[in-house]
Amino acid sequence: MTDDEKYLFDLTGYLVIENVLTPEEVALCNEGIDRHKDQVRLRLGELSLSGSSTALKGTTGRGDMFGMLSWERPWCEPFRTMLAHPRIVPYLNEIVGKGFRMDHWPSLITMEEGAEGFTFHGSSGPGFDPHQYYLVRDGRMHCGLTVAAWQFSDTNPGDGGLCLIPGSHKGNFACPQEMKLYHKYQEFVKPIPCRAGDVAIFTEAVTHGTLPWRAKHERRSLLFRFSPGNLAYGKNYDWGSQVPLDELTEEQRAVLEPPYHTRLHTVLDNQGKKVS
Ligand SMILES: O=C(O)CCC(=O)C(=O)O
Repeated sequence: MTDDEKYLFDLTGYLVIENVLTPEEVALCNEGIDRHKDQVRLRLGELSLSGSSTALKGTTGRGDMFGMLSWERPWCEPFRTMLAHPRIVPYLNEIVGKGFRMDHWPSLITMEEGAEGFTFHGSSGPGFDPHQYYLVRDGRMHCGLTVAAWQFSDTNPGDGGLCLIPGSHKGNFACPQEMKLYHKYQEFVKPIPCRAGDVAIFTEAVTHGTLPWRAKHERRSLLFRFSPGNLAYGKNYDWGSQVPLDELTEEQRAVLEPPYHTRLHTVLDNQGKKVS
């Protein structure tokens, strides 16, 4: 992670890392998703994410899909690679800290044209959230729950999708409710355009959400959430009961370890290789 990237992440709470996947790798991920499409669950009715917002309403819900790390081969393989991907590990080492661990089961977001948005959320201010936070001490970032969102389709300006309030991860006052509903202060809300193959990294402390999807093509974004090695947000971290650990590399297994003191944790170097 360069000094410029550190500056920008500290300033805004997010970064987009371009071209992490090749077009062939994106195509393999999309083929795997297509073959398991019956597992997508649309968030309709009480699972709707747009709440009382009129600006985020849609004509259908967002789709969610889980479980790709345990799909049959070869479809699980590109997703398992994302656990300790050499292009992304250096960012997680810097932002979340060495010994970072996967905190949630990865979740794919799918959105068809007209799909509703998601009201804005995040943990920035006024209280301290001990699971989702952003601090800098002695020149080092300390970040709780952090997302790496892998893009399998393009998000062009005006399409909708991920948006956030840059800088809000350092906010000291509550975000106005009307702003969270995208009814007010829209000029401070930044949509995040990305290309298929890019990875958007953001702290869950930054206030973020989803704008309704306007494009003809389907949105596909796969969210991996990571926590520091000593910390858990999610209740479940018994990944071995769901993923055959013996099929993973040492590095991938290291990222699936439960939370405990960082001193005892397996650490990956910035090439994504196990060093302790
Ligand atoms: O649409 C997005 O990328 C944001 C989704 C999100 O914030 C969430 O699922 O918690």
